[in-house]
Amino acid sequence: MRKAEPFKIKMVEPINLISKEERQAALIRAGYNVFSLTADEIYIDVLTDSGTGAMSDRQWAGIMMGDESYAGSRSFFKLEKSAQDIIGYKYIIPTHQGRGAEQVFFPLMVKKGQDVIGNMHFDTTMAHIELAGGRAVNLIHDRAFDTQTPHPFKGDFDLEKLDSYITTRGVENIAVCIITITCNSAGGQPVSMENIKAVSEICKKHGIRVFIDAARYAENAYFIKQREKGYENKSIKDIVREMFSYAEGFTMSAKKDGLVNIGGLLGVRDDEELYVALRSMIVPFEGFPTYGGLAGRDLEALAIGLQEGVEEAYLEYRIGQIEYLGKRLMEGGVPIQTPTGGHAVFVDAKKMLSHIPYHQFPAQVLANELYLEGGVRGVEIGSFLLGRNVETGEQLESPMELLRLTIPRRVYTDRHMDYIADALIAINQRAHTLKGLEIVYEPKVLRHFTAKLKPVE
Ligand code: PM9
Repeated sequence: MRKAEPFKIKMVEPINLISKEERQAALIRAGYNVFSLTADEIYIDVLTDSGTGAMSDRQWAGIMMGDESYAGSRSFFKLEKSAQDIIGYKYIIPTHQGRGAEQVFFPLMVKKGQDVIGNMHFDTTMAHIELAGGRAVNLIHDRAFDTQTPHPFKGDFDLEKLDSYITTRGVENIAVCIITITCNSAGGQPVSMENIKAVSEICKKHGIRVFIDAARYAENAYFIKQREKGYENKSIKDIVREMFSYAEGFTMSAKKDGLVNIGGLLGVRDDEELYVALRSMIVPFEGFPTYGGLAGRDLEALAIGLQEGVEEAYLEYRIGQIEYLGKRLMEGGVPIQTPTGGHAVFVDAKKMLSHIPYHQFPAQVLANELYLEGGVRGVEIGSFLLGRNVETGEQLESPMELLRLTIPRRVYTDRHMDYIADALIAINQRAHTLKGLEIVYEPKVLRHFTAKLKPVE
């Protein structure tokens, strides 16, 4: 039997559903881009699980204990100890969020023209690789693109592709390898321990350094415990330590599994030279290395959040809620990435709106329709997010057109999940009537955050 949430609700925040006419007007004003809607225009917000979670009473108590010393904050040492305990690395540097770690890490690792290989890079990671003069290359197994055929580890690298890519491209043209756990862009899909280990061995053989994009490392560990032979009786902490033992360092957005509203980390296993290089670049970009762009109270909340994020009862609730929403949608005939991932349900808009071509952004159309239908804000992960070829300016075609329903941690109940499912099931009945979109304004980098669109004639 599925257990209830492992917490009681101590404080509530009201939400309100505005009328359909108001939602229609809001969407036009927002340029058909749900990023430009305001919080008051949203009923249920599943845009992201990043920094949108609820902190525990222990974390809020920790906020009061935060030490705001500019240098050598007590809260930093608590955070360092907590992260070392979970991850097993010697060197820990706080950053203001994941991309704060990325902006320091990639310019140090990438030479102009080099590739950064990975299973599937997240968009901010890709942006920082490109800003550093590199090229982001995805070597995920093709089964990730077949949403309808389940596989326990759809975030895995294709090991043959990895080995042959390194050989063909040449080691000197590859900066580093990044393993993103869980693989957000493929549907929050986990990477198996076997695959992490094999990637590390292949890269070691070629002399390529391996790092982890650790935004959802705890969810990945939970999936390994549930799905991979030999790990069923291991603790989440043991699994986490083993995952990180196959890499040299990590960047982390702590706004996800770190259970805080703001924060990030850079970690180095034992390479002092690399640590010193990263630390010296932290100063101009993020601040003194014992606060890294965060307030002392944020460091304190993160020290506690990291520990809560690996508790098994919490992870069971967390993954169980995503599974529940996925099950409701599948029962209602809505095609989704299967099995469901760790932080979100990904609706297959390419399947649901097969009459809308990639350059008219089917998943963005679905995001807008879901907002109109029920005031629910999801997010497009497809060709609109992917953007253009940097050299030719041509619109790239994403292998998947997904609408991500990203569930904040410890915020919504199953009743909210039912409401989202009912809205999407209703849209599915009239999916064939929906029309595509075209862009009327777009910035050069990370366009999907601020671009404006309009329905095609
Ligand atoms: N991910 C997400 O919603 C937040 C930004 S887009 C609305 O999924 C990975 C795997 C991420 C990620 C952010 C970052 C960047 C790096 N890697 O947002 O800078 O999923 O803390 O982290 C978002 P920050």
